[in-house]
Amino acid sequence: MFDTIAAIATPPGIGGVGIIRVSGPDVMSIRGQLFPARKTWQPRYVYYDRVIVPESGVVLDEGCVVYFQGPHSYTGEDVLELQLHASPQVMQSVLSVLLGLGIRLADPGEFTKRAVVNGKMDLTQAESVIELIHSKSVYAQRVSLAHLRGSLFKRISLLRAGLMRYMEQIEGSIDFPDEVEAVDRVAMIEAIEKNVSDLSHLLRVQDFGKWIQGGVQCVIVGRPNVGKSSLLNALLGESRSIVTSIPGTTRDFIDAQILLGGVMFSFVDTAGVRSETTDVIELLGMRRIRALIRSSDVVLWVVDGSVPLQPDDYRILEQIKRKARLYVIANKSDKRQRVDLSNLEFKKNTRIVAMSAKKQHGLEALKEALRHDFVERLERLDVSLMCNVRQVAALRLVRDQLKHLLAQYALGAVDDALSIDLKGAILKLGEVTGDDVTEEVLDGIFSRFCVGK
Ligand SMILES: Nc1nc2c(ncn2[C@@H]2O[C@H](COP(=O)(O)OP(=O)(O)OP(=O)(O)O)[C@@H](O)[C@H]2O)c(=O)[nH]1
Ligand SMILES: [Mg+2]
Repeated sequence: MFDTIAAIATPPGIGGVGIIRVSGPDVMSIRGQLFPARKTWQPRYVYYDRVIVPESGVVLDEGCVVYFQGPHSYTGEDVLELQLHASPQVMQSVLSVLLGLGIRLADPGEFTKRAVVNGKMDLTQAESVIELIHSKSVYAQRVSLAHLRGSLFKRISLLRAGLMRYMEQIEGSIDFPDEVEAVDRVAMIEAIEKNVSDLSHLLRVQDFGKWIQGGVQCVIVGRPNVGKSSLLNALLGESRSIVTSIPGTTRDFIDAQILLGGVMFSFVDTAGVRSETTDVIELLGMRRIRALIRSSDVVLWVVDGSVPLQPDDYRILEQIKRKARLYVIANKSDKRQRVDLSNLEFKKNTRIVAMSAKKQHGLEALKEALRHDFVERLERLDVSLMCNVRQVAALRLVRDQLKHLLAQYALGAVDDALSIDLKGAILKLGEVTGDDVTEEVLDGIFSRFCVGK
């Protein structure tokens, strides 16, 4: 059915141990050729041995080797794992011997793809493998692990099984009216209403999922010389962005990440926004800042607290005041304050923080506010609810299909018509779990993996 594949599973470079994985039907013959002297191969036992080139008998390295007998392996096939000295030279020489024996180099994620195809894990678990590998925060790690253990899969399968039962009963009662009882429409509609409200809840909390996996995107904006770069440096605790008293110091974007309470926050320092400019570079920069404001989760608007608001401040405010998460930083609090923010209209959860980026006053208050608004709310969240972008898109369609069903029912649709919506929802759910997934979707998912996983 499948050919035999091999890959280096550990990162390139010099290290303690490097692992080469081989999976597929030729594993038994391969192990005999690389280790001709070894007669016993107890599955899952570690043997210390020499790896040799089959024809010449030249020794390439010595190390540990483990044989996993399918289906009791990661891929569900026979697997050989060589734990060698992690020298690029050693690894490459062993890999080329394997390729010389007719083994193919694995595609990215191909081991995990085989695990899915062979029923060792479902698609949500496979995706959590890659998410775990890429996790950048303790929350990302926690979510990926929960999904790896199947928490999302269980939730989705339960929903799918429930819909499936109704669909089968409807279709059965139409095809075999004497044998299969008609579906209890009232109970079915009640159950589906509950499903829709559960899905809506799940979709509502997905912003958190985005923050867990990708971090919180924050942009620092303000007119020139108010202290945006100073703020970035203060947050980072190092001089990353150039600070001078000359307005217009920052021209391009500078970005940097910090971890706050286990969540990754990305900050982008931007060029100061001023309206009266004919400078082409500056104008282009302004357009990019507007795009950044739109795409960011958080806007930090810096104003100079030591002077009244300027026309340019008001122009910037026009662009950001509708953002759901806005932090107004009244900077230079070490100087006499002349700014008045009391007449500005903000959305209700806008925060105003007085700070001196130069003297690092108010920095802890800002970090605390970010921690409160993002991290603490994450802590109260059920991690098994978190989905990735692909899963969210599919679940949104499932909810829409079920809503359509409810609307049809309200219009007096016959069972047959309802079962079409049920079928659509079931198919979409199967796309999440991998029960109904196209080759194209699978390839898209596994192309994000690294070779050797
Ligand atoms: N007194 C005082 N001065 C500050 C503070 N923060 C920044 N400054 C000064 O303000 C000037 C401008 O600071 P930057 O951080 O470069 O300001 P910016 O907003 O990045 O400026 P552009 O990149 O030109 O848009 C520098 O001289 C800083 O030392 C502060 O909290 N208090
Ligand atoms: Mg700057």
